[in-house]
Amino acid sequence: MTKKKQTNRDRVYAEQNDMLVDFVFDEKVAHVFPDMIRRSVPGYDVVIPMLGLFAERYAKTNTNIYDLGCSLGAATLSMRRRITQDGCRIIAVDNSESMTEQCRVHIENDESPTQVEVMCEDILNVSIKNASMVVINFTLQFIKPGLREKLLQTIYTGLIQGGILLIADKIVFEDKNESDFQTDMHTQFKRANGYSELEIAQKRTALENILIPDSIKQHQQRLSAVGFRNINIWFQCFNFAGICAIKS
Ligand code: GEK
Repeated sequence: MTKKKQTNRDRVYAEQNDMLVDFVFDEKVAHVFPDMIRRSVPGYDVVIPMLGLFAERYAKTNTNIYDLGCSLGAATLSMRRRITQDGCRIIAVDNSESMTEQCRVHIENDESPTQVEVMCEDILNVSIKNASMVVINFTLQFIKPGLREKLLQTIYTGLIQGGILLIADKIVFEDKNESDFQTDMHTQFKRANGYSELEIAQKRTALENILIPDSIKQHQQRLSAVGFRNINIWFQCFNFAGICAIKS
């Protein structure tokens, strides 16, 4: 019988806290992160394996693949397990030491042959070179809005012709009815996954200033402004979406 891997239950916002501070990706969060992200982000469990499929299709021999905002390495591992092309190197970047420390352990415990380098660094400072694939999975939303276009420009420049950028993010809607509907269903998703009203409310407050979502239109306009021409929505579940853009 195969043993199921135990994950630590997220209780970060379970107790009433009258001194709520902005959300940080610290040790407490890293410790429960797989449980937290699965129970909070609808579709996360679909997006991760699909990144492996994208890698199988788009990773090119002797190129780099970047995972920007890698957390514990879920996207990196999914891609690594499907890459059969020779000479690929995955560069996984996160600016939280608690995340990168554990990410390194997960990578070491995996035996797939593609090389992985884990960097504890701000993704705004990383130079992107010879990239056939760049993944920024639920992380662009944490970058200051005024700096997002410059980051995408750096990614565009660092991609080879035919290279692919995959962004997944929380999204907002211009239409109020649609926005209310999708937000309500996201809240329902969190309730169904065992979060209390208190946990939902406290986390919302903690994220208010640091997770700033864009609309699909803002994503599309910014991607075309930096040069991408082939931009597609490949996934959506409530107020979370996956967008891919190819450098052609
Ligand atoms: C996954 N991609 O499992 N530079 C580097 N890292 C950053 C920065 C920055 N400026 N800002 C935030 N982060 C992962 C999930 S989680 C999404 C990504 C979430 C990092 C931060 O430390 C955290 O690990 C990650 O981005 C966001 O597929 O928690 O909703």
